Amino acid sequence: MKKVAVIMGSDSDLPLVKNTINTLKSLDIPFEAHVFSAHRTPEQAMEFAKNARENGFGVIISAAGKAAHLGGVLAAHTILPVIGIPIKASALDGMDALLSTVQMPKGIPVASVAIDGADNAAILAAQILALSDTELLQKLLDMRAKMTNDVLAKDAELQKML
Ligand code: RP5
Repeated sequence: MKKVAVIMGSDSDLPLVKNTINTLKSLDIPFEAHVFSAHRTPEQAMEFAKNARENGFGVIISAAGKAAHLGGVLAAHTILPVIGIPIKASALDGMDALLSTVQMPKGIPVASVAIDGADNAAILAAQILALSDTELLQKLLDMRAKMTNDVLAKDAELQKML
């Protein structure tokens, strides 16, 4: 299976990004996680993205707050799909990161999950990899079925309480 790259702009993003990592682990998806900043380590971010496909990655997840240019910079240097996680890290409550992540010019897309949507970034990456991996597809279907059953169980509890 291809690996997922989880790139965060700062180690201060890690508490949130741990949710991405844990979801990838729960699905047995191989991954690497790195701290590379579009602004503080632009050369390293670029080099990673340039080599990501030949290094066995299938998707890149980019987590960044404030002026979140990391997803765009990575996307500019790879043909792999890039999923951005806009992080709530400033007085603007993540709106700055959301707009910086999604407002990409035509030709260089970055897909974005919600502000702080760390789990969904992993699930979306898994859905992309599952296009060519039936074992992973089944894990995602099982996850959906569990989600459905959990909600139905809560509804049943509610009916008992009323
Ligand atoms: C962004 O600025 C990072 O992704 C982080 O969310 C935010 C703050 O970074 P630090 O100043 O905590 O390193 O580049």
